[in-house]
Amino acid sequence: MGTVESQVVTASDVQQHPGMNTQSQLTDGFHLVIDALKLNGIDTIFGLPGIPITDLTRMAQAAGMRVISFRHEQNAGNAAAIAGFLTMKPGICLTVSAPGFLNGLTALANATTNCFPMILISGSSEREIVDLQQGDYEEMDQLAVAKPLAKAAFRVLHAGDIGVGIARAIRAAVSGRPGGVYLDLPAKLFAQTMDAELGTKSLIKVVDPAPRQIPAQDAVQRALELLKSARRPLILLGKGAAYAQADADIRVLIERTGIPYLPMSMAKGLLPDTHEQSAAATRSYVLPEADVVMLIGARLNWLLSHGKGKTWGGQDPKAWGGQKFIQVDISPQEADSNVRIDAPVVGDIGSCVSTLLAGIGSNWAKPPAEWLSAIAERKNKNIAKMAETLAKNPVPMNFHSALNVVRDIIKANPDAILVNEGANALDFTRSIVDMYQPRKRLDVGTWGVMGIGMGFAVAAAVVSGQPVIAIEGDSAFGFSGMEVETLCRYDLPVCVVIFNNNGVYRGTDVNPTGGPDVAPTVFVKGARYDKLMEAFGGVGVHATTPAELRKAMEAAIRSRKPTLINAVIDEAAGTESGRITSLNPSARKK
Ligand code: OXT
Ligand code: ADP
Ligand code: MG
Repeated sequence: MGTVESQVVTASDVQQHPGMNTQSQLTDGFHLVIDALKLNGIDTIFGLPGIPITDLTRMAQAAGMRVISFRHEQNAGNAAAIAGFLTMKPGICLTVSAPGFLNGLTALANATTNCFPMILISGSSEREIVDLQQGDYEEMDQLAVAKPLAKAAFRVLHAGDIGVGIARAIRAAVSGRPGGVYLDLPAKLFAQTMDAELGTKSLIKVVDPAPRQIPAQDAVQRALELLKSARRPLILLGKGAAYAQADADIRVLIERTGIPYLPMSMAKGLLPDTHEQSAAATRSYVLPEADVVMLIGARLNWLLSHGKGKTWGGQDPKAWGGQKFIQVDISPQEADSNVRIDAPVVGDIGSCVSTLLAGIGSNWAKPPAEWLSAIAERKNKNIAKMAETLAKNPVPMNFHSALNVVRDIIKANPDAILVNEGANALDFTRSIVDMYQPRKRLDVGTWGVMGIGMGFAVAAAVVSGQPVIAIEGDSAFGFSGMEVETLCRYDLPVCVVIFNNNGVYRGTDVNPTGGPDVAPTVFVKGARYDKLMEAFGGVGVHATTPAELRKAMEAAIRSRKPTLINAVIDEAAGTESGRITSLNPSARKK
């Protein structure tokens, strides 16, 4: 007795023993942070220990939280972000100061860009020394650095303010448009003590952290009138729609109106991709032809060619194609960001869709038959063409023959979560592998960022308990590859499939000078990534044919053992930048 540690009382102690005498007892910053998170139903931390948060990770684990330690903070950050997307609760990433914080910051910025709720909690150095720039250990004004990249950023200086700090961070992350929040906790805060009872009273259990936002009736009416006037309507579902977990109502909306829909990448599976109203297989036909487009949780950013230009039937790259837009989104500022939005409907997607449904009633006229049959005709042709390509069995294996296997595996295991990154490895997977359930496809998102792979895979397995299949370009995998040790350490049911084509996009580039360095896009040829997994006790498989790939994937799903399959792909099979070659200035010159 006598040490601060032995006197520390947690909030749960007080809750379990309401009559206990806490007057002479103290709590500290460490315990208050943990108690505040637990009080708000947060049970998992993704992070990487070190000064000043090592004890925080230990104490969190001792307090019954799941603490998943990574090999690099960026992967922990990506894990937190996607956990937020999957659960609608902020994912927590915990890092050390300056370099650890910066490593986590890319993931925080990516979360904000993608509207994923997460909180990056970083320890930081002595305020007095940092602010006078006197050269502290890992000195950095982290709050200032985080501010422009986060939805919100806060610092807590007093133990008594931890409850407020965590409450504000939670609300900022999940309310309105979700995003990444930074919470700065200086080293000194953790050991600060205060009376345990007062500490408990200072914590806040956030009530209704993401309040429903009901759309205005007149906005809904305006949208429905426009939709009714359409001859060639189209619904675009984005990852905001997937995030909102309004799956049943969204399906009713699509089916009751009979309107064809196009899922953005992470909205695939919101309705099964095999749904007869899906127009995904004829994207380049429906975008320019549609006359009224309803966006649900999707932005008219680069992925939708900013709502104008050739993709939309415009005469030149900046020209409007003539479509009228309805945009359902929680952010009132999103409308008109690229083209005019004729009917903005602002609110949370659950409330918006149910209000739209009430207005739609039960006898909504289906879209004109010519529109539906024109889509069906093109779609069926493209699907038949795709089936032909998929049936081929070239040697060496190419993206199509390998993905034909993945497609079957996902069909047989629709609960499995598919993580996907790369260029060709990404684009081919998106169009070939059908998804059957909501929030099962997790990928590079709005930034097209490489490096999300293993972080997403770890978090997906941890929060869902479902098998995870990560389809990775060999370059993409390299950004987070060391986390295969993490997969093995936590024995996660993750099957990583590396589409190994010896490089970025392709493995065929040569150094034009004839010098000894290989071309910048080329890797070690014939690399054996499977050995990397074996080094940590996981299952490694080298697959050169679709049959070998199928056998290995089936075994991985069955065994739930961490598995890495090095799938050898024809190094000449891909294209520069995959489907977005036109964005690559040097490729355009060729
Ligand atoms: O209608 P049309 O005829 O057009 O056909 C479309 C659909 O109708 C049809 N389709 C179907 N047909 C039949 N059946 C079915 N079921 C079906 N479904 C669809 O198929 C086509 C295509 O459909 P899609 O995809 O819907 O349409 P489209 O026109 O492509 O859509 C446009 C987009 C923009 C929405 C879409 O293309 C898209 O979402 N693209 C995302 C692209 C992206 O984000 N790419 C990643 C970034 S690339 C680059 O940046 C890379 N880097 C640089 C780097 C990055 N990113 N990050 C960091 C931190 N550092 C560096 C690097 C290093 S990629 C990369 C690594 C690459 O190498 P790897 O080894 O990893 O990968 P490999 O390339 O495999 O080697
Ligand atoms: P995609 O890349 O799939 O097109 P985006 O990330 O561009 O999707 O767009 C997602 C949109 O969804 C954002 O504009 C965001 O404000 C919105 N959004 C996110 N969550 C909700 C929600 N619960 N209700 C309404 N809109 C939401
Ligand atoms: Mg590659």
